[in-house]
Amino acid sequence: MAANFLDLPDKLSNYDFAKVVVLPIPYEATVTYGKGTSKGPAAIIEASAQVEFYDREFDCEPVEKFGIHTLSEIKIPSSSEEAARRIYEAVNSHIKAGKFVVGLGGEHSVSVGLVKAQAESSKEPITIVQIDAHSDLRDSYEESENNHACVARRFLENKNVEQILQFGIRSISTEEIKFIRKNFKRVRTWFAEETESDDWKDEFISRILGKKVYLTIDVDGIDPSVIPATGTPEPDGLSWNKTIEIIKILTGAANLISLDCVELAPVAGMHASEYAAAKLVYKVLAIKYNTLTNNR
Ligand SMILES: [Mn+2]
Repeated sequence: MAANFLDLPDKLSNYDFAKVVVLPIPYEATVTYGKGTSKGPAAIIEASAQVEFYDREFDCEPVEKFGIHTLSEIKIPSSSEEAARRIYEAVNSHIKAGKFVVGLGGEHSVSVGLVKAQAESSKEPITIVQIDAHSDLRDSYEESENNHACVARRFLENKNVEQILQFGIRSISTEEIKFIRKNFKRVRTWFAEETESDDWKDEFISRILGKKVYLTIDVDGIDPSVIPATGTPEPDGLSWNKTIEIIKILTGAANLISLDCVELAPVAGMHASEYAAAKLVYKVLAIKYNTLTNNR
């Protein structure tokens, strides 16, 4: 069993040293198709023990620069309002302590409390960057506003969320398309095939330049050949390298303040997905802290 994310020794994982905290949130209440996201955080942490500390691109062990402390998982009650409140409160205490919070879901609804805490604690407006196969812009779904298909709408209810920028979207409803067209200032959606050329980059950079950005990664945004273990898979997602490219542009232009990785639903005997998710989380952190070291 991995003792913590990356199975780090105490000197790199104790709370005082670590700049990063990983918060496991095994919440699953409203998933609509395949089940199993409640087992996501534990599977990602277990798989993370197989990720090499050494990063070839940066020619170092990036984790030595920042350290990662893994928190105890949040015990989730059955009511979704209570769940959101507990997530919000848990995150707030770590924001106050100056930690960079990484939320591990769980279904995508966990991001609502995570985003609320970041938005309210920031003096400036924040931008959400969402990697996802689905735009999650329905106002309600299956008679619930807390459904995982509605999270982006809930993000927009925070006054301090300036805009949502979406990547990898390839499954969308008529209601959501209408909403995007009407709210083009606050919502910009790049459909999966639109990231194949370089046309998205200039607008993306101009929308985030110098801003605070929260990154939410629904693993179904990435191609199912990389991460098949998710409840609502869609063909033709972002490649591994495209995902990394988006994140590099993000951290080069903006200040990444927090991230989450959600909707992993592990399949017994098939570890590729949770390993890819763990490696992606570590890569995002490596990119963020390398950027800080070199450029700021
Ligand atoms: Mn999704």
